[in-house]
Amino acid sequence: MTGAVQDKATGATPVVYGASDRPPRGDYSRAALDYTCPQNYAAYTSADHETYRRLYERQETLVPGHACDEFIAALPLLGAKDRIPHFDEINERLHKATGWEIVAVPGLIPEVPFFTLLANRKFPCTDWIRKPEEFDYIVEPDVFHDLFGHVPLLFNPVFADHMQEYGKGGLKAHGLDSCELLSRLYWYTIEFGLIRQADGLRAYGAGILSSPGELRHATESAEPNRLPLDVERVMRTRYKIDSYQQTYFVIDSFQELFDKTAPDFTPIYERVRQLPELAADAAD
Ligand code: HBI
Ligand code: FE
Repeated sequence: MTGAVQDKATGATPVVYGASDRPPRGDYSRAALDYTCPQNYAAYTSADHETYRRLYERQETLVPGHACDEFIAALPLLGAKDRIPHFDEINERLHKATGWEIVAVPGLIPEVPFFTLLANRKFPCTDWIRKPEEFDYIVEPDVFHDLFGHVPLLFNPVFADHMQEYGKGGLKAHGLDSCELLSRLYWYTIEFGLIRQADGLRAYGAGILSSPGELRHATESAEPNRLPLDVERVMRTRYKIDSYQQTYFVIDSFQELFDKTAPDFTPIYERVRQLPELAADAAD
């Protein structure tokens, strides 16, 4: 993480993860000290709403047969499909369902405020949307990735509890200097996780669910490795942010995800640090 310029008004600092030549595009001067900001609804143009509508329409046709049942059941609860939804509308339903709420942020935020929000059952959603020329691929999360990819499963009670535990675990990992190891777990589960269901292999990771190409690659292609979820194996595995994943980890239920990530990771971090790292495409 490289914090660039500190904004004088709020103290909030823009963040970039991984290597990038571009500065983060969000306007961090809008953010409070906890990095949240009001959803800047008035700033959306009709072209922005149209981009959201087209992204939603394309992705909605792909989810049957590729997304997990819990995601498909909850997707309509996002509300409006033909424009960017108001976060407040979603929150009325989400808060009743699992006690979670979504809060707007200007983009990627540093780990400690990110984990603090999750630990308090608040999910940070980027409020701006990609430009039409980035329709198929965007490096940073935008409002479509955050809403469509992450929010439906926050309506599922087991997954919702898991996300809060992840936030608490992140704050602990920060104290143990182990955020990088925990980030791999986030990457291979919450962003790129697969689940085996009665009808076959399905996606629950937000990075897959919000990507038209990766939905098919992850669930159907013969190319990638698919391994049973093993926390130590995941923490040893590097990941790529600029291509489809070469390895996916598979669970049989959200309860399995919750149970396998419940133990205290302190001794696991110690052990993993003694072991060699594995490449993103390592097969076993
Ligand atoms: N900030 N807005 C936002 N969204 C993320 O997914 C996110 C973040 N900051 C940190 C972060 N993810 C990573 O550190 C995860 O590995 C936890
Ligand atoms: Fe994400």
